[in-house]
Amino acid sequence: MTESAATTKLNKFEQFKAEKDGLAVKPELERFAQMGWEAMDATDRDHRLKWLGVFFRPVTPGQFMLRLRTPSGITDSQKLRTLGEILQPYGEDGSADITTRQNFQLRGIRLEDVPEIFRLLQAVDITSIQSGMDNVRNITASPVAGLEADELLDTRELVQKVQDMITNGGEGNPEFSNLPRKFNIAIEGSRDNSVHAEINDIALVPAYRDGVLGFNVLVGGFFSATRCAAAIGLDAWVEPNDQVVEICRAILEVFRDKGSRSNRQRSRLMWLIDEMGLEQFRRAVAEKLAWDLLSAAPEDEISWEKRDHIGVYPQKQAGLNYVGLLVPVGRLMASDLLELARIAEVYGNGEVRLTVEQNVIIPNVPDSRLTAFLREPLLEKFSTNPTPLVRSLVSCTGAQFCNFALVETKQRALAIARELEAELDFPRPVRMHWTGCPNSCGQPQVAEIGLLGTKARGADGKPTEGVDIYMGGKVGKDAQLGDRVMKSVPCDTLKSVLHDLLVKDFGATPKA
Ligand code: SRM
Ligand code: SF4
Repeated sequence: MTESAATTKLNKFEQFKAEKDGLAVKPELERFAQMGWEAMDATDRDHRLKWLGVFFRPVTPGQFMLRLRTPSGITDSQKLRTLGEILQPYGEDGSADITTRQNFQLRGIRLEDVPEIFRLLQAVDITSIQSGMDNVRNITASPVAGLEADELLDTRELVQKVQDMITNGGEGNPEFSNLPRKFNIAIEGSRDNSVHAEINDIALVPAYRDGVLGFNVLVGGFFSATRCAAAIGLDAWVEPNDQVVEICRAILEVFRDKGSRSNRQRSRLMWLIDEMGLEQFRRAVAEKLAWDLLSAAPEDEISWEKRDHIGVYPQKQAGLNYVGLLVPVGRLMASDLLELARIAEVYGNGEVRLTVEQNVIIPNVPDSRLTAFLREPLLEKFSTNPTPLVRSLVSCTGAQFCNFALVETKQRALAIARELEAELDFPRPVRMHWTGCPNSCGQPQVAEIGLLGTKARGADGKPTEGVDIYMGGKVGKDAQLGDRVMKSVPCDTLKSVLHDLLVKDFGATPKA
């Protein structure tokens, strides 16, 4: 810890972590399952279980959320079938969400079932360890890593290695289970910044240095209720090998040992970089490495607009295609998971990818199988050619399951998008992101139109659900965060406000 952090009072999260590490609940799980959630110690139940990926939901007490890890968003039919089978007994209460970190969350989970669920997950090599609270979250990467001809670096193995370093191969790693705050890592190998590098605590982006292809290192990007900051260059370049794992480890160690543990609102990595100064922070990182940390390459190779991967695209492997399916606001039922597993096996090689836009990609579909694939009934629900607003819609969990939420998001986002599509024609898709509160899990600041849940007053002066509207978010090359342009717009007048914005700023025209 820095001197100031060492002498200041620990916040209440730090106090309970100091009393008992989050990972310490792992061997206690069977006992918790037997005693039931009502009888559990409240801190174990509400907080420490999140170190195992098990989230108590105050909105649906007794029905837990299970957040997995899906490095690079890569999964397969066997895994999906297991997830579907885990959810099936929960019926209407069971569902899954694809998250904005290319990951799965399962809903409706009962604590008494968790030990058996963990055995089922382990059998198909899925871990949920350290996926919540003060841990490194799912590590994101290009969803078409290893598939596209124009890719610069295939990052799949590196991402897995970084996850294994942080989680001790999925077993849990006390070295990195008590960070001062959450931590996000993204490793991009394509030219289109598919990972939103700018909003990660560490982002590696492809860059040539003296003719050698490696990664420039960006640090400190984050969103929070009190501050949003784009990542900045560390003035560092690493080779695409174990140096990637080692620089991530070095940065995490500096953050772990020096980051603020007093004010939780000022504990993310960027606050530490501000406090130390970028040069001193870089020096502290470099000192931990057994090799000389090189300065950054003068420019990176992020030169494309961001793609959404929806539709059919040829792979670098001749005769094969990847097919992106739009999963409206990322929500799937057990039957959808089972059906995805089936079509991934029948038409591809069983592999399935997730995107940070909460959609799925089925790779390795031969040319000869495409026509039949595109006739599959599941594609009526998860389209390869969706309508222009639903296509680019992203939404956080919102009030249905999240107690931080100030508004309902997913269903409202879909309903408003569909109503606007019924009224307007669009020259191109418009990227709209919804988030239920200022924590910004739905990333409204990266959207062309971002909606952030807040309190508002209706025409009658009474409190009602509302949103702040953000605009100007740019993704891909020259990514930029958007700004708030309107405050506290009541949700019941929102459709007409969005209608006018779409006509004025995005060239939408009223349908004849
Ligand atoms: Fe998030 C807390 C959901 C991506 C910033 N986030 C939460 C909690 C755990 C709060 C809670 O306990 O209820 C939400 C769980 C609700 C639920 O039942 O689903 C939650 N966050 C999500 C997900 C599921 C949104 C989604 O629908 O996709 C995303 C899960 C990603 C994953 O697979 O791990 C999710 N959260 C994000 C992102 C986006 C990103 O990573 O690109 C952000 C902004 C980027 C960042 O972190 O810098 C984000 N979540 C937060 C914050 C604010 C962090 C801060 O520094 O203040 C919180 C609150 C906190 O940590 O105190 C939060
Ligand atoms: Fe919950 Fe707020 Fe995150 Fe949405 S943005 S999932 S409402 S914490």
